[in-house]
Amino acid sequence: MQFSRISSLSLAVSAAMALIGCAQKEESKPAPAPAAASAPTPEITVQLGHVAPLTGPQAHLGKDNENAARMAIDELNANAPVIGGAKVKFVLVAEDDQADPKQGTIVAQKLIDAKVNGVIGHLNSGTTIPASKIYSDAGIPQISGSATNPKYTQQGFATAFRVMANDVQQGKVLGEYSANQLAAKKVAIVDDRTAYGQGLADEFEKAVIASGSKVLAREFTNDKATDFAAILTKIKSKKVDLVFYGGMDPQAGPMAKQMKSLGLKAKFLTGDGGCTPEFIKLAGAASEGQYCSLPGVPLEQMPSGKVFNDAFVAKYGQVQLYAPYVYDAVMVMVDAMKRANSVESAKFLPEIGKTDYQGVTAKIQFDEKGDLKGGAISLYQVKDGQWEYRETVGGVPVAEVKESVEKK
Ligand code: ABU
Repeated sequence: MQFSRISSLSLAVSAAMALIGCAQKEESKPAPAPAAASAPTPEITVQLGHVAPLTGPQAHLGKDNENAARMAIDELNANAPVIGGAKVKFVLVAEDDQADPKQGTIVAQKLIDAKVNGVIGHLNSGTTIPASKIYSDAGIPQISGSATNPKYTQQGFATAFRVMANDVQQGKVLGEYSANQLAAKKVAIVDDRTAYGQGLADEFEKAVIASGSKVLAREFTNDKATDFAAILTKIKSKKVDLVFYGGMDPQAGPMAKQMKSLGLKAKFLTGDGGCTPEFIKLAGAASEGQYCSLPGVPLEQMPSGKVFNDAFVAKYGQVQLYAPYVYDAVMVMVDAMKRANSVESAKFLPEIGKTDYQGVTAKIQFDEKGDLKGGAISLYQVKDGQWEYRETVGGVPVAEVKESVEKK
């Protein structure tokens, strides 16, 4: 210790002498011109809007979406991105549309007034479609991670994109799966009269009929209902092989449960809105053996699915449904800003259309309407209280995606 203290001291003295020496030497030279101080990188804040139902029966799905958007933004900010010569700090402006179309337009206008540079959402097609006109009129890019009704991208708005296959694709796969793999010759269809539920049920019906099966009942409910006894009693008398439900898990779960308690033995099949852990919780034992579809491949087959899932679970708990898609939607929007070297909506909007981005969920490219190119649809069945993967139809085969990720 003594030695090292002496050594330190002598080093300090030598250093001081050297400095004095330098200073003396410098005195004899002409003073150098002061170095021009380099300008500090300016810092800007960029607001991204996010909209989903944060209250009401679908709040668990809305919060899942919002958490994923927050996770993406936190990761982006942690890397201190520089865009257009400025350090960018992203801020999420989160709104609750209650899954209500009118509220959807109110909060869309609120985001425009708050001067957001882009919007992620909304969750529901029923809110996304009317809100998309407001964003389009304001020139604000919008990417939904979950709205699947085809009309969203068929309105001709250059600002509308989605990172998930649409319900023309999903309804066709469901209808063919029902007729072929599940051998359902006679089916009943129920929907919740929302843009999503009714739209998906219509596409399912077309595919069922095209596959040679018969639709013996077409009933409807709404996205707040919890009692389906009247509808199911009517359906029971038709002796169908399968009941298809177009709607979300707050109705799909109780519907499957009430089918069982009414002794309706038909299989139950639903789309992505019911393909959740919440469905299993709500249906209880009646969930066993039931089926659902979800655009994309299973999270565990996605190239960075495990990394995403581990990070999400650590921060927010179990993924409900669309979290990885919403995460990708944020990343795709910011990727377009980086390529445009601008956070200005008008400048980065054209870059969104040219996206070629390997996300968590898929390799993301858009067609001319703003739909995801080559979206896949996967089928699942409840086994021992868990959704178990059955098969994937369409999209890029997982092996090819993995290969392209490994090459990068
Ligand atoms: N994709 C189903 C849930 C969201 C929607 O309304 O489209």
